Amino acid sequence: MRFDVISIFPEYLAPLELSLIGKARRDGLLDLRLHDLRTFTTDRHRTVDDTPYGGGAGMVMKPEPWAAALEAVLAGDSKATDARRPVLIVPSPAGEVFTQAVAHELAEEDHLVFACGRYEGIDERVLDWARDSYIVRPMSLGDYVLNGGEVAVLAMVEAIGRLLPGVVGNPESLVEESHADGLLEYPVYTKPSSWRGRNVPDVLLSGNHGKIARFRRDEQLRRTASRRPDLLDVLDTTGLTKAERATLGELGFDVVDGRLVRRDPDPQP
Ligand code: JBK
Repeated sequence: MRFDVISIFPEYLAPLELSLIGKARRDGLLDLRLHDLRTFTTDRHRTVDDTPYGGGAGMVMKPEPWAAALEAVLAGDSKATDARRPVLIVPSPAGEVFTQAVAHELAEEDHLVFACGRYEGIDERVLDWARDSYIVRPMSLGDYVLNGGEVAVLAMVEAIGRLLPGVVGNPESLVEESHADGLLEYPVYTKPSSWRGRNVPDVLLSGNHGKIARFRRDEQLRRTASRRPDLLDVLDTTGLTKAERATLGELGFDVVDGRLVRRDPDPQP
């Protein structure tokens, strides 16, 4: 898969040379190229921003360097056609939320291009214009403020890159992890079994695999109910066992019409 990242701080993406993603690049599984937006400017000061029309705080990224950069990246993609357009991902707090499901979807593409905005963002006309040759997807990591798109791109490239065939050595580690089944992961422990007066739960030392599986499932349900009840609201209940339904009941969640609903904690008499 081909990745292009356009940024005024390409050095910000240096960590992509490390670890699993760096190895995947060296192994040729992932062709990732960084582009400095300033090389696409034509003025002496290499200007990439200007004041916003309509007023307001901060600066807006000018359209001309972005168009030149996006055209150059497209020219370097011999396989791009009208039918198979590269996906242009624009990290933005105003984008659709980037989830594991989106990561899986994007991992099926041939070519992803990431446009890192800084300041107040990129002139909106760039996104409209780019739709002629790209599938444009503004994408948000979550509801907080960053200084630019670079950190979001680091996260998205890692999340997508690790799903590509051969990048993660043991593909089993792709299924048994957080969000894979809509629940948070169970807690993990290693040796020593007793550490600073704290013991690993007995059941994990019991060798009883059925009991261990039930314990871990309960811990997943407990954690999810306490930390991410929003995930339970949308959980598919068809596969829930009787034991799981009982645990959820203790946690205040009942199955009603195939959906989990939170029981009223103190109903009015
Ligand atoms: C945020 O992906 N984001 O979430 C993001 C990208 C660029 C700027 C931002 O403030 N939140």
